Amino acid sequence: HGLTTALPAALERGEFFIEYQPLVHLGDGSVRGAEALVRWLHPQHGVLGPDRFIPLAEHTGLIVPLGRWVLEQSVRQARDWRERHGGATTAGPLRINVNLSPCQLTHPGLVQDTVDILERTGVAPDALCLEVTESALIGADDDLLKPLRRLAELGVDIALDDFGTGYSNLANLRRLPVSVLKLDRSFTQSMQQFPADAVDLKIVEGIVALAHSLDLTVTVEGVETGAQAEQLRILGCDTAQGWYYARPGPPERLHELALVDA
Ligand code: G
Ligand code: G
Ligand code: MN
Ligand code: NA
Repeated sequence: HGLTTALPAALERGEFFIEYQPLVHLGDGSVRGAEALVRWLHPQHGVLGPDRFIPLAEHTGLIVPLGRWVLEQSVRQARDWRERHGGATTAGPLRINVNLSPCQLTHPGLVQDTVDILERTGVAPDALCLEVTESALIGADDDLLKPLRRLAELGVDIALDDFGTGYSNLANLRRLPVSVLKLDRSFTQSMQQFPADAVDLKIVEGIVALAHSLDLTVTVEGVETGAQAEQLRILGCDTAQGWYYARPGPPERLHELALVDA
């Protein structure tokens, strides 16, 4: 496959870039941080989304150096936002969410690489949230959870991404070193109609109650309308992400959005 063989050179040539999508507090609408989403500016094909090349990078192992690059860029960006804002935002310093592939979880360098990046950049661990999909942690044994536990002990937040799409036992959550649940976009989509589907309302209500009883924060994804945001706020969700607030964009965009509510 042409794209697969082009990946290593693309990383060396700096063809990857990152867009940031804001994470907004549902209670007061303030920007609290952003999720880093990688893109590839391919010389022939133009901008390619992660679904086009992340699976290829996972297959060849390039995801490890690529993921390290994404992490370092994102943490540097977080430092830049923090420096430029100082304590200017009412919501406190902006935080950064970075996605981890399952292969990065099993790579022995994960903890050290992360610690090195945080130390090099001087960014506090609690500014960073690593997103791991629910499916990556289903049936996870202790060996897989150990690096995540270590990172959580150091103060890095771990989020369970796409939550609700896997089949994990809710009681299993207690065992995982996660502090954030990211509710899958499908729940938000079922809030489209008003009144929203009664069963889905109950499910979200139940997930939020359980999450809060375990001291987890709930983030909702894919919010496209004000009505959805309002419904999810009433259901007790904490943070939201979606086109209603902003599409993924360049870092300056987040800077402007955060300043607006400062
Ligand atoms: O917005 P977008 O189409 O870019 O995101 C599609 C998917 O790609 C998301 O599910 C996200 O988790 C994944 N993704 C985006 N950036 C990264 C990254 O840096 N590393 C990994 N492993 N996945 C990413
Ligand atoms: O890591 P994750 O799969 O959650 O990445 C978020 C994905 O969802 C990205 O592909 C991003 O572009 C996409 N996305 C972000 N906001 C919205 C939204 O409001 N609606 C839809 N349909 N997709 C969104
Ligand atoms: Mn994600
Ligand atoms: Na997600």
